[in-house]
Amino acid sequence: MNQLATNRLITIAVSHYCEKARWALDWLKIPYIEESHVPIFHRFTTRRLGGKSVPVLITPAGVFKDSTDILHHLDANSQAQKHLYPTDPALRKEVEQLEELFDSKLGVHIRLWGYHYRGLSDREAMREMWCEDAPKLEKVGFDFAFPLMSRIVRRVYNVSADNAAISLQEIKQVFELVENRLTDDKQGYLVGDSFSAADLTFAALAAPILRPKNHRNTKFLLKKIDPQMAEIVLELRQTKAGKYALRLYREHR
Ligand SMILES: N[C@@H](CCC(=O)N[C@@H](CS)C(=O)NCC(=O)O)C(=O)O
Repeated sequence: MNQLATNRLITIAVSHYCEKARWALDWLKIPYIEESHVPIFHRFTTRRLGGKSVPVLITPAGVFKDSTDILHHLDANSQAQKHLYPTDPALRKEVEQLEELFDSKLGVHIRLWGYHYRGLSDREAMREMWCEDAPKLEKVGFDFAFPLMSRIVRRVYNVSADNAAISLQEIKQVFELVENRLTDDKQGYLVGDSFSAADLTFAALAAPILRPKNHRNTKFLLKKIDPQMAEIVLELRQTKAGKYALRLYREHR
């Protein structure tokens, strides 16, 4: 983060889609200030900017309201030698297709699965997850509105034990797809021979179920968790795709 930065990243700190945008900014060494909000209260800011969800990136060139648009913008304007999208059109298409699959499937199912196990009705767990780095007033708002917020989020994301079980199967399918693309446990990337938006998106969106040690939301990620949840975390960490994402956190985050 940098006080002179002209880029503002609007987030819910714990969101894995926000982690995707944050990682891209950090990796491309683009200065920014992050402004985090409590869920639901974030809408006061995103609505003013013409959007709904987070992340939103405000830049001198415009406002970007989707993590993929953010990555495209950052990559196109990067002054660093590194890039998130290959120049070869066929490889770029592959990266974009994988990114879309991870965004639309992995991210959505991990969120539902995570909310089920973290106990949407557990006020303390939710305070820790939702209030990180948020303005004081929103934290006070959380204390008053928590029961209603928890009901809204449960309904909007269809959180239930049955759906969490379905989501876990979907997550495992994506892990298998990733595994089938990987040739080696110790090196290599999903597309071509360098780190791309496909790798970054997979690791960032898988982080809540793998809980990498150097993840930014360490308080939330390292806290004692439901034993059933821990079992799944340990199982997925041992898969080839899980080890791969953890390696990306170690080597590229
Ligand atoms: N396609 C969007 C999805 C982002 C997303 O789902 N963000 C969630 C947080 S995990 C959110 O803001 N939910 C609240 C809302 O939609 O108002 C992206 O990639 O940026």
